[in-house]
Amino acid sequence: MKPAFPKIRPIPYEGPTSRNPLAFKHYNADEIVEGKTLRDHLRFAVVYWHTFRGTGSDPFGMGTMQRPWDDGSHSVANAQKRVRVAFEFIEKLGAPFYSWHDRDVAPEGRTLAESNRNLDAVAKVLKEEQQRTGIKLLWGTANAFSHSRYVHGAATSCNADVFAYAAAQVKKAMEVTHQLGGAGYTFWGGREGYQTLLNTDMKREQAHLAKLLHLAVAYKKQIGFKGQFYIEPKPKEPTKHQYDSDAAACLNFLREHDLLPHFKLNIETNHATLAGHTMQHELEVAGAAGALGSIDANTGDELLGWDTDQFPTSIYLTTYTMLSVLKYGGFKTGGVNFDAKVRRESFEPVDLFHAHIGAMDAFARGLKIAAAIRKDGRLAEFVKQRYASWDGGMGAKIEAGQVGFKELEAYMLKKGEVAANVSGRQEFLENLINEFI
Ligand code: XUL
Ligand code: CO
Repeated sequence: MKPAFPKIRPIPYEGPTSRNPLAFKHYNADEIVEGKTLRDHLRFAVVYWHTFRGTGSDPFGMGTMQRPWDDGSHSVANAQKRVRVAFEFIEKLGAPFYSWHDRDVAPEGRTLAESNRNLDAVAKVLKEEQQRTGIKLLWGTANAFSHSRYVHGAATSCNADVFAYAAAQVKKAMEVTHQLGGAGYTFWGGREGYQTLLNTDMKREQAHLAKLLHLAVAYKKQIGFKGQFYIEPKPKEPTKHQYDSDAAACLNFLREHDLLPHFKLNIETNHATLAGHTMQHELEVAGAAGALGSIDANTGDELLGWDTDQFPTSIYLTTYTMLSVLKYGGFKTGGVNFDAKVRRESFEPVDLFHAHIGAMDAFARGLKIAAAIRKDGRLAEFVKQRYASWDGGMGAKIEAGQVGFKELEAYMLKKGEVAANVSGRQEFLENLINEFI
């Protein structure tokens, strides 16, 4: 097969003074930060759906993307050819991972059996290309939201047959993920939510969602798949309210249904902002619960209220993200998965390179800045000192459960008033961060 990107050579690292748009300025994969290479810290992944299946269509117009290798058909042969192109791209980019939905890599057939056969035929080529290049699968997932059968949801559909179909689809996607040595498997709610409560039995729908996840946990054990399961929070779009609305809601759902030991969270930036949170907030909620698994890296647009899935280029965003990731011990099975799409107006193939190179550089910088802030130590020391009253005296007794209301009342009656409060110094801390950016 002729190369799809004949003019593009493997993207080199040229350092911060380079003006070559097809070179990394900050992502030097072998550079060591906090005892690990950038490659192993960041574990970059290219998503199949946006990068190789995105057409650029929007509610007002048709697709714009120029993808000369793609014949536009739904044939298996076209899907297989696309795999070779995808791996040429990922290899030239130098990303160690990729991720997919079943229906991005292989076309949906007329029956479930035909869809399964299509997926097997494409998975064979995915495996060949993984072996040829050493690129690995970060996670797989099932698209149980695009087809019209999922109009009322998948696991949460009012139609029990739809649950059965979704279960069969997840089963197959898990098997293929397992065959391809996937490091994880993701559940994103898709249409698991509601448009109106007037027609919705929310308790029953949530119980069904938990049921599907329990069945997946059981099947995982049966087939010996050791990859990590993730839940990906998102508050709305396509539904008005999605049950996995944010990290806290997901954790509560997992706890309520005895699923927490089996799942970690895959936190996506644009989903966080749709939920009215920052990415940092969502990472801290997940991290504090020991459930920070992976991230879908992208960004929204401050002036648009929907999931624009843009490539992340803000150094503040990547710095805060990597501060949280490092704080909670770094990625184990997860990584920085670019669930992001080039703009409709950026329709040439080379734009895919620009987008990924810029985002990888932004994350490399974020990682290095976060490591420098940690090495400096003033931020962590400030936070430690802020809570010093809990490290001894009455604070330590409260934390240790040694006192009740009576003792606390006696303590305060004797003392009369609290020790003086100290400024939170937000501006001082913001300035401190800026010293490193
Ligand atoms: C949708 C989204 C999905 C998941 C995988 O907003 O983020 O692409 O990441 O299903
Ligand atoms: Co995502």
